[in-house]
Amino acid sequence: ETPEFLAEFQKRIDREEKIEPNDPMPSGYRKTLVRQIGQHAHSEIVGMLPEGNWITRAPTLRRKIALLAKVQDEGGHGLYLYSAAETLGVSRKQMTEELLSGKAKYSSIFNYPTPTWADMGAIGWLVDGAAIMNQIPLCRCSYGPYARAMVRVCKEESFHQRQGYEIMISLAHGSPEQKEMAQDALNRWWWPSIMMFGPHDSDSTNSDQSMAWKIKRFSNDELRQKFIDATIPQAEYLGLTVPDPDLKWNPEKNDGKGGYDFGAIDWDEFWTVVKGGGKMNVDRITARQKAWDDGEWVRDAALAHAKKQTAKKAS
Ligand code: FAQ
Repeated sequence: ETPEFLAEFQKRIDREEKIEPNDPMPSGYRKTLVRQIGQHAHSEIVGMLPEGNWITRAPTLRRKIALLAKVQDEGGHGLYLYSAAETLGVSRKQMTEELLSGKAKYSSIFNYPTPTWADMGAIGWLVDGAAIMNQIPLCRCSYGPYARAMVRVCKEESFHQRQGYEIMISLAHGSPEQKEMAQDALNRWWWPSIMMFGPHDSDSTNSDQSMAWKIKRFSNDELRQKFIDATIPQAEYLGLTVPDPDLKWNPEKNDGKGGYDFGAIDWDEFWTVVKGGGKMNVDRITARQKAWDDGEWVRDAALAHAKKQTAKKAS
């Protein structure tokens, strides 16, 4: 890759041109996208598990319908994203094997357990809320197939967030026991949601290059701050307490527009979870391994069918 080639490519990025699958691109650009889109796809698929846990136990038929639709959407998001990554020359099989071997990451957030129904509220409100904050700018990502996939994904995430917040409203404005459940879920999901945005910018190894290539449009810390500023008034409306004693309005923040100061993030916990030591890491990968093994005959049958159809057409 000559310096001229890299400079020409950067000019295309700077002109806000979309990069398409067959366009020449630096190997690092391709590699970064395969890594990020692959990780994102795995997160959607593994992300079906914590909520899938509650589909059979949703408290009403209406709640069950909404949760079922949400979890199905997540499966759909995973499929779009695997397809977007496949346009870069990597196969779904390869990506899945990397997930199962631990080589590819998925979001830390899905390694926390979901012991109560209020967790369905907190996940929709906070986890999908954080996902939207991160994914809206990805609709303007320089890689065309990823950017276009994100448009539909974000519309669906918005329904997911409302679905969760509405559960939180019912619980938080319900009986004292229900309110307590909602508070307990907020206590457990707040910090992991804040961690979803990734390490501080100073420790984010990929950010500078990804920002220059306009894969990322905002840094991890910028998005985290936006999320916190948007979410605190929602917690106040619920009448719940965000579990951060250092949370404080700071009128000087965000170039004088104001924003919240917040407490120190437990990065030891974050890296422990990312490296496989969270409460649910083993369960999650075991479940994905079982699904992959159980689905082998379906993949084989689909391939055999496709081969037969091709042979029929050729004869
Ligand atoms: N968990 O240099 P950076 C959803 C890794 S939303 C695990 O800052 P980057 C919807 C990172 O990979 C969740 N690992 O990395 C849903 C890197 O390691 P590597 C998924 C993390 O890529 C809701 C290292 O740390 N969303 O699924 C995490 O520039 C509800 C250094 O970090 C996306 O994937 C983490 N939280 O920025 C589904 C969005 N954070 O790869 C079901 C697309 C960082 O060099 C229910 N991804 N790491 O070995 C992104 O925007 C970026 O990849 C970031 C990380 C912002 C996540």
